[in-house]
Amino acid sequence: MNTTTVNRKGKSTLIKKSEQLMGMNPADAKLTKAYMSVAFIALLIGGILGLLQGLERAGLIQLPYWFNYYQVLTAHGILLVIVLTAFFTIGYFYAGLSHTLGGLLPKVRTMAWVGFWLKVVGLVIAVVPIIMNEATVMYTFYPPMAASPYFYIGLALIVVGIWLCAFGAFINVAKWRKANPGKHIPIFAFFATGVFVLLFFGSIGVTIEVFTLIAWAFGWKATVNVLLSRTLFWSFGHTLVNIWYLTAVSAWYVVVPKIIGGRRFSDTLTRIVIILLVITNIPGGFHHQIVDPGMSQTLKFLHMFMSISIGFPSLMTAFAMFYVLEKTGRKLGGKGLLGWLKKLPWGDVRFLAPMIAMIAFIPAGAGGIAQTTNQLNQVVHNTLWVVGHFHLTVGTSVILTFFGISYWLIPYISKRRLTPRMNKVGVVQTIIWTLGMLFMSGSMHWVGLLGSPRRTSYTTYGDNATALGWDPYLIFLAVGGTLLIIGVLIQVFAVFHMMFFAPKGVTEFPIAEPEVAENQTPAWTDRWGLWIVIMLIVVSMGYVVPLVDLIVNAPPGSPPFKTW
Ligand code: HEM
Ligand SMILES: [Cu+2]
Repeated sequence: MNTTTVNRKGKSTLIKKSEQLMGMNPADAKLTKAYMSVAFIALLIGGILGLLQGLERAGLIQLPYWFNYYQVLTAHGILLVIVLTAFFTIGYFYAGLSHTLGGLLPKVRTMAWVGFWLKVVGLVIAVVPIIMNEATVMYTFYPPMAASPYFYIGLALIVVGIWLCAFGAFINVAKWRKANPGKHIPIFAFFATGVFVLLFFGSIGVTIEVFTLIAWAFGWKATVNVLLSRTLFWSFGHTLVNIWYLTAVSAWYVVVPKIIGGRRFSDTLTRIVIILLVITNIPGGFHHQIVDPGMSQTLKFLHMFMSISIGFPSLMTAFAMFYVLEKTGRKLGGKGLLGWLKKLPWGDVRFLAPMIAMIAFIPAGAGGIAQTTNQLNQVVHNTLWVVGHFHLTVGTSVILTFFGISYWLIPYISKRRLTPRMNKVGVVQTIIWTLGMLFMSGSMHWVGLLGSPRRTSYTTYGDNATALGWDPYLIFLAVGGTLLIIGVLIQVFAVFHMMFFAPKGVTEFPIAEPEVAENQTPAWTDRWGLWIVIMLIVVSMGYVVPLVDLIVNAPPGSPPFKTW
């Protein structure tokens, strides 16, 4: 495999081999540890806030006026969908880049550290106004609701921090390619390249938005173009969703086959899936704005088409994964139609968690296709259905994959071992999380169909009969939330235990060998310059016309409002 043959000038194969046995370069390990620590602290705090919301929504508690439902909701959204995911993704991919490219370049490591501190400082600057009730605008921060300017400044610092990490990754991969002419980028680094390309290009629009909002919130600019802001936000928000997804998919393709003792599916197909996800991704953003006025049906249709086109690489992934699972199960002696399923290592959390994540993606993806359809969107728009949907996608498919990764990645970076006892803890955690999300996300989907709105604290609307009919479902929501917080506590305990207290030892970074040698993969798959150009053409197709239209025929702008 590439990892043993990576050549860094002046290093003998022996040193490299021993380095591999000894585990990760300590400086790189420290970086990932820092990223993982912030990610899981965000999970802890965000999870507790989630429980408070769940209990309030079910009418079981009432949050105090100095820390109300909408403040909690804003913090929950930001901590879980921005902080947890960004820090995990970067920490994970940087560990993988270090592992598969023979260590991070010192310059790149410095960039990742500067990026880390920019994000942490940005986070603090953004969170203080939320706590002070000066930025209760939810994680989507739609104008004309206006937060304190410091909230937006914090967000801008977070984005710049992320960009530094993206450029660091590009530099490391480019340097490796120069040193290894004719070789394919190692598959893990290929995934990382795709993710960082999306992170950078996908966040340009929202950065422009945030800078306008800073000027507007300070009063330097009297009004803001609301529709333009929402559009720029979703060009990023929708891309972010697929960044998480691509990160999870990297573990499904590369790590899961190794853990079950198999090989990964066609290397060529894997790379094509990554390229397709990168190219087709960004111009799907309007499916979050299906009911927004001011955009033509044709444009909305185009974006819906692009959204559904993401289903195509997803189906390729489903096929590839079930192929690997069945083939490995049969190799292990599974017979009959489904006998191979029994041979898979269900008791190994490193398999169980991502496996449940993959299964959850089947209904989660189907729900997404439903939502992206114009007529069906009218039924569920802004109801709790949508909240149920993203707790199933990001809160289950993505996060359970991240949890599964943590049971080998944290021991790997800490030069420790996953003990059988900790594995059991992980299995129990996975089951609790799955049950919790079944209850919570299931009841959110259902009560959403009955009309219960999202982003609304508990109310009976003057004892309206329909609203009272939602109550039983909201109790199930709270039951699910309670199970989930137990899951959060176990997971955070497991992460920090594995980081600091587990027995010392060597843990492998699991990367499966491909079924067909990588040198059979066509060379054109590595042409990232071309993929980026095609991606930009597709992005222009989806965005140039509406953006020009929104700017040239701008509706009257809005002054800032504090609606809370
Ligand atoms: C302890 C586990 C969790 C509980 C109990 C929980 C509960 C909730 C509840 C009750 C809502 C508010 C619904 C509303 O009024 O619209 C919510 C919103 C949300 N949750 Fe969670 N959640 C949990 C974990 C997660 C995770 C792991 C993620 C993502 C990684 C996540 C992402 C979100 C987002 C993005 C929102 C929407 C915020 C908004 O509408 O502005 N949650 N959650
Ligand atoms: Cu989307």
